Amino acid sequence: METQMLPMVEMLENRELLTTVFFEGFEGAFPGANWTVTASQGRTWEDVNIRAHTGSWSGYGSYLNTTSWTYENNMNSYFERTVNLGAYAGRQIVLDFHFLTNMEEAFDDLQVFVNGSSRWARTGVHKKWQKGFVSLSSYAGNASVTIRFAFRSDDSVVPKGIAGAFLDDIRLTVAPAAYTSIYDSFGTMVKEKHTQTGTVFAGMPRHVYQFTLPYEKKFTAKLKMTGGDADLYLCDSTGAVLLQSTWAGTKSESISTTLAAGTYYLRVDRLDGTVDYSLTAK
Ligand SMILES: [Ca+2]
Ligand SMILES: [Ca+2]
Ligand SMILES: [Ca+2]
Repeated sequence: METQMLPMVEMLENRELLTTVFFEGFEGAFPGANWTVTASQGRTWEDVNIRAHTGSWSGYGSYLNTTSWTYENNMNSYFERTVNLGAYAGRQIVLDFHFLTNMEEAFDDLQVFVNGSSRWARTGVHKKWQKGFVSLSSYAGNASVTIRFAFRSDDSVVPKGIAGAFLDDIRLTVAPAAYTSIYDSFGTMVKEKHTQTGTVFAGMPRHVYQFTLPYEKKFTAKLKMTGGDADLYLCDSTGAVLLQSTWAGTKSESISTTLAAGTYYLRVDRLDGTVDYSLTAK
């Protein structure tokens, strides 16, 4: 029996082609050297371990002491930091974070300000951790960008129970310069199954994954999603679409075919919503 030589295989590295400008998970010292915190009505943003999206700690916007988990009227407590985005002209830049709130609907809020302008706001009750996004692409190339998270209340009504706003896993990332051509790579695919999770939204509507097949092979890709509608495209080495799966809504997309040896791309395109997806290919 002849022994078949297998080609050299580049194992999948979970290559993060995004540049992380900063990450705050509240697991270390807070505010530390990078954040400036401004208290209000005797309460302030502080790291606390009664809620966490990951790890044990999150940021709480109306901290007084470890027995008081509520807020005062007329608050505007915030924390902020200034980053230099001068090196990233023309790039896609995204601020994402997780939040949890119990605030008076319509009158008290959690906001993100960028260089003094409100870029994101939520009010009311969000009992489960949710992901927030702000595109900072319009600040790409700007050497001084101040990002502020603010908890604010009006002059009456505080909800019962643990009240206020929590934040965790704040991340500022810059997409690769050519993110529309390659977002990440699955490397050379032989038998292993690759799974990649991500989020496409208005500020970053397309993720493209490159992969290479060393020989002709049956290929399947599946895209599962929540939060909105995204579609899945299989493209050849020139970017031309070979196959597509474009169901409406959050219905999963799938593509199955036989492909010749070569380089291909899988494209996840957002149609609407903020779409958390899981892409599996084998
Ligand atoms: Ca945390
Ligand atoms: Ca209020
Ligand atoms: Ca779809």
